[in-house]
Amino acid sequence: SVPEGQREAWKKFSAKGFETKDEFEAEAVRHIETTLARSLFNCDEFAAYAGTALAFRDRLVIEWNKTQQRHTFADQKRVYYLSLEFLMGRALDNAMLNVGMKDIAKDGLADLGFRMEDVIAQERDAALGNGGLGRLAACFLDSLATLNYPAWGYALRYRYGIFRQEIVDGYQVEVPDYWLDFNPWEFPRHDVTVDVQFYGNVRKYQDQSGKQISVWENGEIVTAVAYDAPIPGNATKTTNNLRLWSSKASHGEFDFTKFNSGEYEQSVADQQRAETISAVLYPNDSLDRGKELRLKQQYFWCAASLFDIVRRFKKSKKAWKDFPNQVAIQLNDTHPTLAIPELQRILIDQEGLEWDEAWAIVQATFGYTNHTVLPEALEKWSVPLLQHLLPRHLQIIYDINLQFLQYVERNFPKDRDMLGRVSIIEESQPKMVRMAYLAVIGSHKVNGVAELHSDLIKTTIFKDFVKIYGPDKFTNVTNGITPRRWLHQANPRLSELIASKLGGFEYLNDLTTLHKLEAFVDDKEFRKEFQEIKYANKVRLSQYIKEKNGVAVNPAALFDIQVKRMHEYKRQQLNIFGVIHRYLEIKDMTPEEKKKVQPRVSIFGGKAAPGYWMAKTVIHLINQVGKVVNADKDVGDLLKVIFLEDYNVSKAEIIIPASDISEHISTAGTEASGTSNMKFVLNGGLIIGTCDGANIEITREVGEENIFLFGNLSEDVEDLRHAHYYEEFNLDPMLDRVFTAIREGVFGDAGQFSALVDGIVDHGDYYLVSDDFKSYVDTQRLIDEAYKKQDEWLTKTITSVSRMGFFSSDRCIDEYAEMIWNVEPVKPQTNGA
Ligand code: Z16
Repeated sequence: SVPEGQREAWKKFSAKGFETKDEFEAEAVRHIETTLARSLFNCDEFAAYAGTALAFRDRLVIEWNKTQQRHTFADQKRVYYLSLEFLMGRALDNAMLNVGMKDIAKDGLADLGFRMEDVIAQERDAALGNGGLGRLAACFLDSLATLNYPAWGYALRYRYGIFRQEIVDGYQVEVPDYWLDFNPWEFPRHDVTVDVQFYGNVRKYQDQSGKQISVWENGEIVTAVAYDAPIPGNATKTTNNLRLWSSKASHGEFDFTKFNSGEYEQSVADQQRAETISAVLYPNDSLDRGKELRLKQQYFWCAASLFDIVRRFKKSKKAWKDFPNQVAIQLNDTHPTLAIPELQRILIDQEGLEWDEAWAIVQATFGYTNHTVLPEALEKWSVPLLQHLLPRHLQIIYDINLQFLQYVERNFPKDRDMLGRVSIIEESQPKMVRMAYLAVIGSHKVNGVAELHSDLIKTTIFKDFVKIYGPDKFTNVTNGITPRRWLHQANPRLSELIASKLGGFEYLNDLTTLHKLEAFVDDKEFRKEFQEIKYANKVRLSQYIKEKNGVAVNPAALFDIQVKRMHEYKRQQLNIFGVIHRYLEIKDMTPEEKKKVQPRVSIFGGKAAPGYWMAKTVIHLINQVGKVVNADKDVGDLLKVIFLEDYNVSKAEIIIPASDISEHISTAGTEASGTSNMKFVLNGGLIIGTCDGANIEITREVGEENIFLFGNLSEDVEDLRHAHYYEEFNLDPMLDRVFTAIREGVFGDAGQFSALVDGIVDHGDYYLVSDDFKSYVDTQRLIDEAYKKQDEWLTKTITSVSRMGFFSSDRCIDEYAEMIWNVEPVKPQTNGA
């Protein structure tokens, strides 16, 4: 640091950042002219975006540095959120709103000849995630900073985020998402590196005192380089850090002797191999593929993050037993489970602690969040692969398992099968390490993400562990969303209308106060304004659809939206079969009958994992149905079917505020929570849904009269599936008619869709599409009728919005802080800096 005598000079010139419109313009122009070397004469919208982003970045950086100093000085327990995914979307709009200077920037940009929306639209999404899990992590970062918690996110700096989806002839095509050409939000820290080891062998010996020592040696080294991004809180100076690790060859690996001795190609190839680790996000949503490179990513990220956390702790010179008082690490799904054996390894092999002492520290440090009960999503790694890649970790996992099984044996001597059931090692061929079990055993708390889901994990996948540890180890934290992005940013007019009734924007940081809005449900002016905002949002989406899909939709029609990852359990197939049923009904109608039909626009969006054929088939079917229906003169505006290409965070911000009805129709018991359901209702849309995930708690909050629930319940799913196989399978007659139309080629080559239809008719209908079809169609009928009574509909939507306060991610973060992390906020004003 700077010597005492020179600090005055330093402070005098310390960076300030703009405050006024003129200062903003000066900073933006300075960045455009000097940082970017552009001028008045070649400043396009992109340059205007870059200048604006850099001006805001300066402000963020100043508070970011101060926040880090303040948190170091406060010396309180910090939270580390380990997530392989952070689906951040765009940063500029969020930064402008969180620091409260969007209006100033808007006026400044107007002076310079630019429109704010055009400037914002220049930014690429940071799409380092698949779906709900990654977006949840992003919402949590926003809430952690807003609530002033000292918290860091840790992830990988993928060169390619989730692929961009193009629709070509109705089929999904994946295009790489190279997002780093210009990313003003990240700061490379070339001085913050960690060498991470892979492969090699373990040498054991006894030291003078006779203690067993293990040395992991002769491995390959890959270097992790830190890239940091500031995370500004809303209406607070707290600016937290998101640290992303990038992989590169270690100096040892890019070997100059090789280089000089004619092995130039080999040395460059080695370098590229190292860089492969952080090259690409795996695009699978709720599916474990067991690829070696994925395991390498996981260890690389865990090892670098833990080294960093331990390094920071060691600077404080505290005793190891204090580690869990200074550090809480949350595991977002099982992806970071290797952090558990890694911390144990650091403590026993490198720091010389005894096993038991180390293990107590490990368990007290970690918490584990489970996001799914689907067996195909639960990670397992083969023992031979782990043996090869991480030999010392495999030994430690075996030792953890041994201790654990001995404990179980002592406590459950009569249950002979228990040991096999709960063992971390699955006795298959090859043997597999069950990562979820390791995560449960190595954590002090395990949580599910909605009440039903948290109950289900206790009675299904972790049933035995509830017996072993008691029920208190398992808890629920129902998911939430940040109202800053998902209301204030995505729907500024609605946010402002609410603020005008609630006396300002404070409700965005205490969403429970939204309930006060219910007092205005009969206020004529308010209702009119509320309805106008919804209509304007639908007009905006209609324009977008016209531009992207070339289809004119009527904004006065009922907008029915299902946007989420394409997955059989989410049942987009149920939705499109329902649409086909509707189409066939319209085709049968007389002109008189048609007059009574509620016009509807069915909107779909979502990516399929590249290898998930069934999900891709559903995309294809939706597009084929759209092609036929949208061109059918008999149908006209009564029904339009739209598939929106490349659904992502920034598109969600346009789509969600425009919905009348959104669909959350997973087979009961399969969707852990869902979070878009919350976003839609908060934006004045109603939902059709099954009794699954957070839909149940949304119903409890908004009232049964304000949601359209249908379908079988999760407790009946097992019996229904069983009946499909062992009793007669009765295909729903309306669904039969839909299938007949598909088979007759109404939507193009029937062969394309045979697997989809056969999966239901011949292969057991695992997702209960037929069982729920009638209930679904009947409920859609109720929705048509309800929508015609616009006044009642409006009352439902306003009432629902006012009852959504529970679903702020601020509430989640306070619950984690209290029940799992035991951390306190660090208030900016009370701590000088
Ligand atoms: C994911 O997004 C989720 C679960 C999972 O195992 C893997 C991925 Cl990539 C989702 C759940 O499906 C969803 O219900 C939940 O709301 C979300 O995680 C956040 O908890």
